[in-house]
Amino acid sequence: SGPTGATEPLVLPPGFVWGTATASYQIEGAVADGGRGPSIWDTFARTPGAVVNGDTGDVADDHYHRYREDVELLSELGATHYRFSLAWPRLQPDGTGELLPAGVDFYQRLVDALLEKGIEPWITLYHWDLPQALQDLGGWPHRDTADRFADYAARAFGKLGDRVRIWTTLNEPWCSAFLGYGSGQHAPGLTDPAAAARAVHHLLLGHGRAVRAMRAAAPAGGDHRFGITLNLYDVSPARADEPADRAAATRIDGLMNRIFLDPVLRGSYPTDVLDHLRERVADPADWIRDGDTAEIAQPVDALGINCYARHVVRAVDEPEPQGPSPWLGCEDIEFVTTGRPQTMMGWEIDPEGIYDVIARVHREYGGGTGRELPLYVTENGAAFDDPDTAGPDGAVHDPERIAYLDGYVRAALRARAEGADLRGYFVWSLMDNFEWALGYTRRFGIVHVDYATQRRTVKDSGHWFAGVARRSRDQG
Ligand code: GBH
Repeated sequence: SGPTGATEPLVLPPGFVWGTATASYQIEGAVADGGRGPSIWDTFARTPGAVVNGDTGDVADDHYHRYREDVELLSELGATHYRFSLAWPRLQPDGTGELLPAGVDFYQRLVDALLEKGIEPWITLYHWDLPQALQDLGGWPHRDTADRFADYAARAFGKLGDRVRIWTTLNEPWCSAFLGYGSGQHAPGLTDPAAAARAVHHLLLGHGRAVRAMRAAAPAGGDHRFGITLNLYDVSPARADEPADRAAATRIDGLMNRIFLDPVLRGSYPTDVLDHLRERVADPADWIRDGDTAEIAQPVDALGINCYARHVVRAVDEPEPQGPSPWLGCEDIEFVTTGRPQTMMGWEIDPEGIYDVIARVHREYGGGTGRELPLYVTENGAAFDDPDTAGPDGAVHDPERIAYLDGYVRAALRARAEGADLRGYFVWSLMDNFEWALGYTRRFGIVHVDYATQRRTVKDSGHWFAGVARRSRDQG
């Protein structure tokens, strides 16, 4: 019997992508090596009070120096793919111009090491470490950043496109826009609702222009794939029979999911979201120009879905004034819990949430609409109370994480069995790392990192991951 009480051990469909994910600022360290410029996260992490314990990514997992060992671990885990991000300021310290040779060299060595082990690299161009120099010029609320991003993407593709097939532009633009410029919980730590709304648009415009530029540069017949990763959660009303709760769920769904899905996959923003922004934030006509949505809607070959939980919301009768929030103009909505067990992030464990998201995206934006849209879970995972050092038996026992992952993978595969074109799953994360504003206080890895020594230990969940890989290979 499996950890969730399921009777059959988990076996993946033939050819299913089985990977792990990381992000540059969360693992690399070496923030000044090779001429890397500062990113907004270097600046933010140094702002008193911004990150728990004053933690920074200065050293993180020292992956920049230890990447060979980490690729070796990936190989032991049986990962077919590895999703990682390029640090933009390691390639363009000021966000513009020629790429730095040391940065290019690092990523070429990493990619070559992966390929040598038969692991396919999956690149994310932007996982939140904007060059500080571009923030000084206005950052994502400023339209020029979209052009800078497309230029960076084209240049990076020029150096790595010969050996990397799969390229995604942004990771979770919701976080970049709404946590970075709305609630201020993420870099650059601003709390300006109109700036957050503008940032959404320029992130999307940057995505479209980057895809267009890379596709134009890709050799014909080269089999390159271009896409984007969105954080998508199912949103439902606390009281299904209460119209005000249903309206609240529609609004949150608009501001989290449809505000990105619709422009990328349908070529237009949802009207209800534009109306909401106009009434409560700022008039989108001030920053959306003719032709922009067509540029955003470049054809994509893959949609990455990051999903950890679900949102349940209810309408508040007498809203009280709130501090800065990522949910622009939603003082009259509150998020509720349903009483399920939680991870250390306070997220309720409910695998049906990932099933609902995949099934919905398939139905409303993918195969269900007659288009071809391969879906990938590009992140799913959980923080639990792992120890700071491995136990005397040399192991790290994390049964809750195994149960979590096993449950979510099965739920995702059920969406596939029912017709969704789901082609792969990446666990967040390969190893414990810098968890943004929560610093090193949350561990998501299937490999444990002892930060005092940089020693890596495969957790029980890592052995579970490897077991699934092995069984699937043997039976596939
Ligand atoms: C994803 O973010 C990210 O892609 C990944 O980098 C991250 O490590 C992972 O999930 C786990 O969180 O910083 O105070 O807002 C999901 C969004 C961003 C939500 C970090 C939780 C921590 C609280 N997460 N956030 S805060």
